Amino acid sequence: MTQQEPVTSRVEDGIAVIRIANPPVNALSAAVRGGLKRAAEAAAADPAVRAIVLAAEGKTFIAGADISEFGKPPVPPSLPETIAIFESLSKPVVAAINGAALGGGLEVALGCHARVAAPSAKLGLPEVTLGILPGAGGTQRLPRLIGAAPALKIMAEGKPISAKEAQANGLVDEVAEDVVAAARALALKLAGGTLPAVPKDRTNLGAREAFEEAAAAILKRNPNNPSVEACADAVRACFDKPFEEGLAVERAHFTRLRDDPRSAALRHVFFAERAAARIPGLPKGTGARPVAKAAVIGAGTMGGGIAMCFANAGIPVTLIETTEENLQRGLERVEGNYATSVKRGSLAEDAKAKRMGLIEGKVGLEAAADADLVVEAVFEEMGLKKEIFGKLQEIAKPGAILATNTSYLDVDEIAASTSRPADVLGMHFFSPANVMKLLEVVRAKETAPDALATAMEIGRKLAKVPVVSGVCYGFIGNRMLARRTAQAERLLLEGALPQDVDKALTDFGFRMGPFAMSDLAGIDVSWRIRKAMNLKTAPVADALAEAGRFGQKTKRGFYDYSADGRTGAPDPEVAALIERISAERGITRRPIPQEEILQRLLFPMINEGARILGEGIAARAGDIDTVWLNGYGWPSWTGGPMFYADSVGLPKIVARLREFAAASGDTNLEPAALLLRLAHEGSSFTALDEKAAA
Ligand code: T1G
Repeated sequence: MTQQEPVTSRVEDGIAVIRIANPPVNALSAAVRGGLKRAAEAAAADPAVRAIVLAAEGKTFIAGADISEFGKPPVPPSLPETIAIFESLSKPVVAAINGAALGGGLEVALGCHARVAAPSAKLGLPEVTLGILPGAGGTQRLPRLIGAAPALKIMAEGKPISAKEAQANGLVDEVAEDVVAAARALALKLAGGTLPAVPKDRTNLGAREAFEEAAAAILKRNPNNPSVEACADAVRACFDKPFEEGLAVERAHFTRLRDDPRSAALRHVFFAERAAARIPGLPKGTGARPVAKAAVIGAGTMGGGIAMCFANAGIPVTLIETTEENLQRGLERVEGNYATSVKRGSLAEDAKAKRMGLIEGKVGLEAAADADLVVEAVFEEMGLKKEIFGKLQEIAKPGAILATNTSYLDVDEIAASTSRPADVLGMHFFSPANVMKLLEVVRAKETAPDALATAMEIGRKLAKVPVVSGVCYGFIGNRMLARRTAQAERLLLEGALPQDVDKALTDFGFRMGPFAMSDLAGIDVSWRIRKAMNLKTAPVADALAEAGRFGQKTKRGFYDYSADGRTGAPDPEVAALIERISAERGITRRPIPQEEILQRLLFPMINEGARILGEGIAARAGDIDTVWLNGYGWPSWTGGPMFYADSVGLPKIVARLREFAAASGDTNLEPAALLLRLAHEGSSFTALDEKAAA
């Protein structure tokens, strides 16, 4: 069987309809570019062709350059060359944008004389999210078509706009349900008159001052973002240079950014997130169970946030509590969260009413009877959870998925408390649940494949990034976090202060360090847990909590918040307290260089990640990266902990871990077996994932 041509052309009534069919998203692979070039040249040479329509099969128009070709030797024709061929045709070319036109896909459409878009189409230049800038003329053509300021906004934000917005700003000429029919009609009309100017020959840049003002605001919002800076510089060239020279400015930025390790990391992030959606070992054809209605047990902060996720996705949800009083408090909190969004302008009043309308509060577990998916979000107490799951086996309808939102507890043990363990799994949301994108889906021993597939699918419907984890204490994310937390405390005892530890992480790219984070979350929360478990692992945090320093809420914690309640200042009292504890333990404090602090925080996490991978708790190193990128604020341009480990070099990490283990006597810091093996073989986590995928 011969493979279907990715680009075909058919002439009918004087119009050549050139169609791209390169599933799943019509990316502009070498074969597509070659096909487009040939089709354009054939249409140009065919006297029967009066006009051309450029269309695509499937749900998307063109999702852009083929990201998997980056970093490989270029195959001609290049995308800029392909676009230039269409642009120079003396017959009108109309793009029929049936779905997403992103990156190079939009740039192709910008090389046409006119654009028609379907109402559901999305148009955008998301290159900044990949650490680059539009590289096929987008920075020069879009500003000339819709104005420099609005064009820069689209590039810098990387978020696509709707067809309606695109029509309003002049990016598309028409919005129509049947894009090909509309594009044909427009093409015929254009063929009968004078050819409209292509975007490169337009002059609609707008006022320079307006652009400079917009650029200054955008650069301020995106500090130290080389992609955004490059976008601004390239768009500025539209004012200062002729089109061809502007293209050269764009190209220079593009090649520099594309070859920067940060862009390689961001490409890894893109593919890792998508790979995480694939569950290894699932029988072929495993479908998801239908979920028309959900129930959430427990209307605390977490339960309320989870209920909001369902309502936001348009899924009716019952929020269940044990008493009317708790229920009312929970519902009020949800209402308050929505009200804040309305006040901020991110949610319309009627949308709020609609979402609140999807959340029904009820007292008593019996209210879970009509739910297809039940999420338990009560206290982290095994006894309580078992009791609830025991009751649910009677109450929940047959086939309903029974999920626990536990952060640490053994999901197998919870599953064993019901007669239907195949329906049980973990759905671990991250706080605030309605905001954080990560969802750890915990696969227990007995979890049915279709139950797992359902949780993953629902996760995506809730706009989360779902990642499968096996059962272990803390699952993927918190198990690794515990290693970092332990080291952060150790560093304080050995000579660092909270601000030194936090700075190492914020300089690395985290928005917050662990101590600022503790102050925000409340030091008392983990203190109470440690007390209950009789743990003495965090002497500094314990001493602060015992002194009533709970963090921001008491204006004092690791930092002093007396200035405005939010900005933490280093506190000499805290330094004195830490020095006292060091002395009590006979530890001679020493200055610890920032690089060592960073390694002490990150390498043990990577080591734990290697254990998690070695034990099969995570299926891929990329899954671990996805967890940390979406749940813990790991800086995306370093690719996540495991990708970062590869970039540091595994032998170096092994050597440092051995030194840390020897110095502290902590056997947890001994390099994990998998890490040792990969380092020894000269391999990497990336190579391991590639091998598993092949
Ligand atoms: N290249 C290669 N593969 C891609 C791809 C792309 N551009 N886009 C998607 N895929 C794969 C993806 O890995 C997945 O594969 C499958 O398609 C379905 O994707 C010169 C330099 C279009 C909105 O950044 O935003 O143009 O996992 O799960 O939810 O200036 O894909 O199934 O094997 O995301 O329906 C700029 C990226 C490129 C757009 C569809 N373009 N794509 O979402 O499906 S740079 C982008 C998306 C560029 C020029 C430059 C989304 C989508 P697999 P999916 P979806």
